[in-house]
Amino acid sequence: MSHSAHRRTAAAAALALAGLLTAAVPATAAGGPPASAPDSRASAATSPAALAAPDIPLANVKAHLSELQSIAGANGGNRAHGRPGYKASIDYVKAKLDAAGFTTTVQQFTSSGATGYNLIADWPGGDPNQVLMAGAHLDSVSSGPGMNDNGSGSAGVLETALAVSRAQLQPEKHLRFAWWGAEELGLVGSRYYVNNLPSAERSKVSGYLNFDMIGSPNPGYFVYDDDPAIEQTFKDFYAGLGVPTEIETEGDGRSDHASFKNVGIAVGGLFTGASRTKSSAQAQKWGGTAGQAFDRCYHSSCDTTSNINDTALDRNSDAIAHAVWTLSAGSTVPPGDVYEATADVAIPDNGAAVTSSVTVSGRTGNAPATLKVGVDIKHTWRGDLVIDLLAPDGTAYRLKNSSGSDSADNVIATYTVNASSEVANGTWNLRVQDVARYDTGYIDSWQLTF
Ligand code: DTR
Ligand code: ZN
Ligand code: ZN
Ligand code: CA
Repeated sequence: MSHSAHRRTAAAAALALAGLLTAAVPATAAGGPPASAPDSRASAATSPAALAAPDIPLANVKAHLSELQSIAGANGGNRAHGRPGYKASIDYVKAKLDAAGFTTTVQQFTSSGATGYNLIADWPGGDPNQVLMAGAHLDSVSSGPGMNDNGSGSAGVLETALAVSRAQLQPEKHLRFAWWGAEELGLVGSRYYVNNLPSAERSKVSGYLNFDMIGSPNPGYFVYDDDPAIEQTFKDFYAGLGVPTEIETEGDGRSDHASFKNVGIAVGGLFTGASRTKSSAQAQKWGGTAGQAFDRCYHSSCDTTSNINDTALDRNSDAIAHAVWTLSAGSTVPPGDVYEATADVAIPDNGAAVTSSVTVSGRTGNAPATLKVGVDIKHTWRGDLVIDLLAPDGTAYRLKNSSGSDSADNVIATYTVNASSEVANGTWNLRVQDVARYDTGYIDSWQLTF
C-alpha cells in the first residue's frame, strides 16, 4: 500500500534538484541514526532489585541428608538434643559453612540438663540494619534419625546458603542462616536465641523464614499465613510452578518461627505436613494418597532418607532460594516503577517487525490491569505502523493498528494494557512493523510503568 502521491512528488522534486534522480528512496527518519545494537543503557533501565535465584541441586540436598543419616547411624540412631548425634550434626553443617566463607557462631544453652547448640551463619556484607534470616531445627527426636523432621529443612537451608556462596551474592540486606537445637523439646534453641538477642539487634531482623519438614513422603504444599509479603513470595514461586498451595493452619506456635513472631518479627515458611491425614481433595490437587498421613514416620524410627519425597524436597529447596534472593534484594520495587529501553531501533520500511526489550525483575506477582506502555517512535507517516506489546510468555497486546491515511509524524503516546494475567517478571518486548512503502522511522524509546 503506498501513500497519496503528494509526499512522493515532493520527494522526487527534491532528489531531481539534487541531481540524484534515482528510484525514490524512503526518507530516512529525520535525524534518526541507523539501527544500533541493543544499547547497554537499556539493560540499566531494569529495576535494581532481585536477581533470579539459582536452581538448588536436589542431589546436593540429598547428599546432606545422607550425611545426617550416617551421623545418626554412628550415634545411636538419632540426632537428638543432648546426644552425640546432634553435636556431630552441628559440626557437619558448620564445617560446610566455614569452608564456604560464612562467619559461623555456635551458641550454647542448657535444656533438660544437657548442653544444646544453635549454629548461626552470617554471610559477610549487606546492610547490617536489615537482616534477613532463614532457619531450620537440626535436632531429631530420640526415636529416629529425623530425616524429614528436620533433616529436610536443615539440608534445604544449608544448600541455599552454599548457593549464596557459590553465587557470591551481594544482596542489599544482610543474610543470616540458623540451625536450631532442642526444637523437639519445645522450641528451646530458637527461643534462647531470640531471648538473648538484644532488642536493638532484634529490630534489625526484617524477617525470619522457617523450614521444618519440607520433604514429607505424602506431601502437601503449605505456606505459613503470617507476614503477607513473605507469604506472597512463596505463593508466587509456587504459582510459577503451577503448584497449588494451602495456608498452614496448625503452624502457629508449632515451630521455631514462633519466638520470632512473638517479638514482632515478620515470619513465614513452608511445610509439607506431619501426622495429619491428606484429604481426597488434597490428593486431587497434589497427588499422593488420600486418607494417609502426610508423614507416616513422623517422630518415628522410620524417618530415614527413604522417608522423603524428592519432588517436594526439590521444590521447597528452590522455594527457599527464591525467597532468600527475593526478600534480601531490599525494598520491593515501589509502585509506579518505570522500566525503560532507550536504544534506537530502526524500523525497516514496509518490512519485518522489529522489537525492543526491557527486563523486569524483583517484582512479585502479576503485572497490573493498568500497565502503562509509553512509546516514542519517530516516523514520517505513522499510519504505516502496527505496534504490539509482547509479554514475557509471548502474548501479544495490540497497541496500534496501521491507518494508511494518517500521515502525521511520530507516535508519541501512552497505552494502558490489562496485563493482569501476565507474570510481571521477565522480558517484555515492544514490537513495531512498518506495513506500507515509503516513509520510515525508528523506535526512539519506550517504557513500562507498573
Ligand atoms: N513441631 C514440628 C512439626 C510440626 C507440626 N506442625 C507444624 C506446623 C508448621 C511447622 C512444623 C510443624 C516438629 O515436630 O518438629
Ligand atoms: Zn518434630
Ligand atoms: Zn520439626
Ligand atoms: Ca513506509
